Amino acid sequence: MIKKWWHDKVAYQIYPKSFYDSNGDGIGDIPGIISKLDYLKELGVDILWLSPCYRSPLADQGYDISDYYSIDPRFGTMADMERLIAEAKKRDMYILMDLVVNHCSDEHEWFRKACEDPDGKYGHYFYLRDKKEGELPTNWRSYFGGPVWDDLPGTDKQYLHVFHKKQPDLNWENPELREEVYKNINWWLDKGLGGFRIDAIINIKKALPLRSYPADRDDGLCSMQAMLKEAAGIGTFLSELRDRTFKRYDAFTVGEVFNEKPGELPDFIGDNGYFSSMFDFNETIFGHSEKGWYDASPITPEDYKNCCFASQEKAGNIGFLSNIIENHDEPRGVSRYIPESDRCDKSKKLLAALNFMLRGLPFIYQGQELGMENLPISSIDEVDDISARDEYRVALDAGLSEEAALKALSHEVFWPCITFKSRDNARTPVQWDDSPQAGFTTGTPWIAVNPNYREINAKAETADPDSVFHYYKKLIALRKAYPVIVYGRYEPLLEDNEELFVYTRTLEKEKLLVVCSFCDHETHFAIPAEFAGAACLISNRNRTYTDTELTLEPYEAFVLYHQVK
Ligand code: TEU
Ligand code: CA
Repeated sequence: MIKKWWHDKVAYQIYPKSFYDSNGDGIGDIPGIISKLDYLKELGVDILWLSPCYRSPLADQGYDISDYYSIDPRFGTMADMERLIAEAKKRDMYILMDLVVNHCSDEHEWFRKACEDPDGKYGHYFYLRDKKEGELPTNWRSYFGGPVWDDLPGTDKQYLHVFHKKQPDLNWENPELREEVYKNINWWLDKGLGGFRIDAIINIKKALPLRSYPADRDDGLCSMQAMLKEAAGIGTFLSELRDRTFKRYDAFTVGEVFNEKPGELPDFIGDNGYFSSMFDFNETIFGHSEKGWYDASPITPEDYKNCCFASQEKAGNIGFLSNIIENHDEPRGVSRYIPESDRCDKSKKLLAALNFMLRGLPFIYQGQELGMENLPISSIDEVDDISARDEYRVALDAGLSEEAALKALSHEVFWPCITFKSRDNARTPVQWDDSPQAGFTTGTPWIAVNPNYREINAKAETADPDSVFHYYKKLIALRKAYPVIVYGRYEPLLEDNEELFVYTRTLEKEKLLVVCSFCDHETHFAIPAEFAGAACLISNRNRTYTDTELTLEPYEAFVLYHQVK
C-alpha cells in the first residue's frame, strides 16, 4: 500500500445545522463552527467533514442543493466559509464538504430551465420521460417512499428522483452535466478544501434502458436494489471524476458506497482507487429488511463483532475503510449497540476503543466524543426526519397499530431501547454545557435538545479527566503515536467467543492486543504468552494487566502493546 498524507488522521463529522448557533436564530452556522475549532483541536481531530451547507430549500436538510456555488444564508456567507478553511489550516486541519451530485434540488436553476424547455439543453441534465396515463416509466420505489417518478411541472413529462421528490436525479450519462460537476469540484478545491465526502454515489449509474423489475411489496413497486444490481459501468464515471478533479489536488475523498459489487473494493479504495476511502456500513445495515425498518432485526454484540471482523477481512491490505459508530443518518451508536440498563461511560468507552483500534480511518460524529444518546420520543408528531416518517407509514400500511409501529421502529424487540430509529437522534443539538438549550443557541433550537444535556455536555466532560471526551482524546493521541494502530495487520482472536471481542494488530516488531468484554457480566480472559508483561496503552478501568489470568468486569476494554526484541 502506498503511504498517503491522510492515513494517520482522525476525521470528525459536523452536521452544521446542529453544531453551534452563533447568532441566536436556532440554527447552527459556520461562524459557530469557527468558534469551536479550538475545542476540536483539543480533541485532536484533523479532518472535518461538513454535511451540506450550500444554498438549499432544506427539504432533505441540505442534501437538496439549489446552488453549488453559494452558502445558504442560514449557515453563513461564502466569506465565512473561506474564513473557516483558513482558520482550520492554521490549526493543521482540513475541511471536507459534502458532494451531493446524484441529484440537485428542484429549485436549482437547471431544473427550472428543464421545466421551461424539457427538450432543450437542461432537459438532458435529468431523467425525463413522457407521461402516460395510469402507467409509470418504471416501478422503482424511492428511498424515502412512493414511486420515483413525479410530474415535471408545466410539461407532459415526468422526472426521476430516487430520493425525495424535491431531489431530481442528475443524468450522469450526459457529458455536459459531468463537466458542470467537475468545474464545481475544482472551484471548491481551488479554495483550499481538503476534499469531499461523496453522497449516495452508487446511484449515479442507472441500468439502461430504464425498466421495471418484479414488485417486492403490495405497492407494486420494487426496491432500488433491483436496478442497482444490474447497473454496470459506474467505474467509467468514477475514474473520470477522480482524474479530472480529486487526483489533481491530492484531495482526500470518502465515498458513501453502500453496495459495491464483490471484488470491486480495489477499484474503489486501492492505491489508485476512485476514492481515498469509503465508509464501512456493515454494522449499520445489519438486520436490514426489504419490507421496511419495522421488520429489521436488532443486532447483538456477537453480530456486531462478526460485522466488524468481516469488514476487516474484506479490506485487508487493499486500502482503508472509514470506520463509524454513527452518522447523521443513524441512531446514536451507544443507544443502538448497548442495552439501556448498561449504558454508561464504561460501555461507551468500550465501543470507542474497539472501533478506534481497528484498521481503517476513524470518523467521529459530532457529540459521539461526549457519549451523546438517542432522543426519547412519545409520538410520531415529535419526529422531523422525512425518512423515519415514511417508514412509520410503511409499518402502518403493513397492518401494525400506531403503538406497535412506534415500538417496531424502536428496536424494542430485542433490547429495551426506548428510542425510535429516526435520523433525528443524531441531529439533536450538540450539548455544550448545562445552560438552557445545552448552550447550543440563545434562541429556540430548530430541533429539540436531548433532555440529558445537564449530565452529558462538553463543559463537564472537558473538566473531568475520566470522561468519555478524555477517553476519545487519548485514543486519538495514541493513533498519532503508534504506527501499528495505523498500519498494523489485523488478526482476529477467539472468533467464536460470544462475549469477548479480541484482535491483534502487527507492524513488523510492534504488536497490539485489543481486548473488549462486550457483555453485561464478568468474563475470564488469559493474556497470550507473547503479551505477558506488555504495556497497557489504554483501559476503561483503573487496574493493571500484569497477571495473565484475568477476570474482566462487564464492558471492560484494554489495549496492550509490546515490541518484539
Ligand atoms: O444517504 C444515502 C442513503 O442511501 C440513505 O438512503 C440512507 O441509507 C438513509 O438516509 C438512512 O436513513 C445520503 C445522505 O447521507 C442522507 O442524509 C441523504 O438524505 C441522502 O443521501 C440523499 O442525499
Ligand atoms: Ca445561526
